[in-house]
Amino acid sequence: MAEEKKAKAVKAPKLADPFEASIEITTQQMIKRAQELKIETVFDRAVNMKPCAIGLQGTCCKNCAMGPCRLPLPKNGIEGEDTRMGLCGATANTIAARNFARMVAAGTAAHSDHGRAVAETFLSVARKETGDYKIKDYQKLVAIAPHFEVATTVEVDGEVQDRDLDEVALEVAEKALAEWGKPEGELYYLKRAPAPLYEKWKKNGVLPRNIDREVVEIMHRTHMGVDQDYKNITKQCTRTSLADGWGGAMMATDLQDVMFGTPSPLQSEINMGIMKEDHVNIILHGHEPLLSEMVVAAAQSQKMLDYAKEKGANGIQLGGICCTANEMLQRHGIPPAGTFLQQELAIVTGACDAMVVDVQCVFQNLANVAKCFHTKLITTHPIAKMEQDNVIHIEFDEHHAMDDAIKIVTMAIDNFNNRGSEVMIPAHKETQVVGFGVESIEYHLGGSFRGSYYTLNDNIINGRIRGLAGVVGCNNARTKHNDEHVTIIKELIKNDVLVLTTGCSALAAGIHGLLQPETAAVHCGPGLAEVCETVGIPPVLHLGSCVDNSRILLAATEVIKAGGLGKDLCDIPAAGSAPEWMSEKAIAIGQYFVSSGVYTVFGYHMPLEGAPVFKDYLYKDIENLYGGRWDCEADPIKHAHKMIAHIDKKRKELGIDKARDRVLMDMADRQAID
Ligand code: XCC
Ligand code: SF4
Repeated sequence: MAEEKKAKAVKAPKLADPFEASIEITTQQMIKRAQELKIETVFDRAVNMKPCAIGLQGTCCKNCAMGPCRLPLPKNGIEGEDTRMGLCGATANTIAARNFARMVAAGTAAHSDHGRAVAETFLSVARKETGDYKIKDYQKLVAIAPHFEVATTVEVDGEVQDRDLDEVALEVAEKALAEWGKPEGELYYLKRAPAPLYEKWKKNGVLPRNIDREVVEIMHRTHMGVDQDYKNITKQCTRTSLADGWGGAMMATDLQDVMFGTPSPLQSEINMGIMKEDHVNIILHGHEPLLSEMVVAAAQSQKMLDYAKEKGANGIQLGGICCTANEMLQRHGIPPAGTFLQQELAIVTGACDAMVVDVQCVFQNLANVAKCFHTKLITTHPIAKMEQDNVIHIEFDEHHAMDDAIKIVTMAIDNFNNRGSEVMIPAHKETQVVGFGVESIEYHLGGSFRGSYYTLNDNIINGRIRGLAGVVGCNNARTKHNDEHVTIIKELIKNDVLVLTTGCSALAAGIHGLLQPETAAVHCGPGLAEVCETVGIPPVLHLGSCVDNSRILLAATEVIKAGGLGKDLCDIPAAGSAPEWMSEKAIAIGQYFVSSGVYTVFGYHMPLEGAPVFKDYLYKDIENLYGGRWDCEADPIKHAHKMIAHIDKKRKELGIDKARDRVLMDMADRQAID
């Protein structure tokens, strides 16, 4: 027996089947390549390590040292009273709700801390303490100032004049930064929501006071022996998530637009094939564009280009992973090298001279992979270091940002000649049109002449566009890479649903050719295809990174303002989706979507199965409060059709279902009527 056990222990770990792991060709190639080189990646680990079955159900509590208390659901479900409880008596509902709440808190903290860093940098710009960052988009500054109750005009001798923009910037910066910790009141941006939604929040007592406080309160309420009513815990989930979506994340987007420019549609490329063998390849990975903006500027400087040439390279190729990819893409057209699950594989090419990371979604295993190549792995953020000794830390500071960026780029260039012979860059890449936003949807679908959401609404009302879907979020090594994203998006556009996408979902859409205007003719239903062809947009609109989900909320708000589709966000024929979610941020986003009235379907699974009552509360009852609710569906086709069914239900409630029936008629139908 002991011998048998020993034999088992030394058994070689299983390897992932590249074709089971991903539908994406460069990913398949590089998984294989990694396996040939005996380099383990997340894909291999996913086949060797099963997720914990009780954690998966959401019912493991380790909030005190009397635990961990584990409350799995009995195989045959529960008959009669549910008597499961932890040592302290916490029920499965309490435990699952507390775990869920802590994910909301962590997700909100991540987005909002990112937002805080942007706000702090913006304040030092407004105070003229840094010369490296500037205000690029004064128009956006003037547009957001009123939301902070900052005046943009002054009266001088009875005459109204534009206010000095430096003054406006300073006041916006101070008020924005105060949103994280102001002692009283509520967040300014909440009033940007449609009035009926704001009133619902107010009535339910969930208007966030300040961002930090709501996160702290979750940590307090979920401490051992505090809030033990899943409904009351969910209430704080809502309040905290609103502090994310209508607070920290929305301010991150706005202030980034002010400092770095509001994106407008541009053409670029995507996938690992963007890396170049004869160039210095620098891959930026993480989330805060404070870093990547400077690295982009440094890498494009003549000085650095000359230095690269001096070292024998033909240039510097930047590429992004995760949301940093989306940030550099939407503002500068820098092509992403891949999604979350491709991060290790970018190094496996052997051509990554430096991978520069800041915060969030960064695998610690990057260090182990980098060790097998010449790649310099550079951490840059004081709150995000790695223990491995091959990791270099160059701390990035807004006060000497350009110097830091030059240091990083120089290090990458110096590393160019250290490459081994094992370079193998997959050839595949795709073209894409990206960088849409609230402003450009207005322009493209309204025209410069009309400049409103009127045309979009009109096409929803007449049924050419059946509805809107926000498809967002991560990859997850427990699901087939990109498969769910692509299948769901294709099914939606086939059924005339216009898709707005962000984060790794947007990258997946780009990689699989869905962000091209030509996509419309191939994959769309006739109504959506007609609209897209008329205005020249792809049926899947790239709206940026995950903090830019705020753009989806604001675009939906514009739809309400334009009229004809109800009075509240929950009236719109729209639904949300995170097909391959993995991050706590995704849970925070889901909760603020739901609390803003959006029916939101997650793929893979939700850690709620062990607490059916709490699950029902999120999947059903919560709709009575805010008009949105959670759902989960792993099968991508069913997933898409749940969204479509919801969209149709909303069309019916608005009385516009008949219009759509007409649009769907083909020639044969028409002739039959004649
Ligand atoms: Fe991370 Fe934002 Fe998820 Fe991608 S989508 S894996 S959170 S990078 Ni946001
Ligand atoms: Fe167990 Fe209660 Fe402690 Fe959680 S808080 S670990 S359920 S005793």
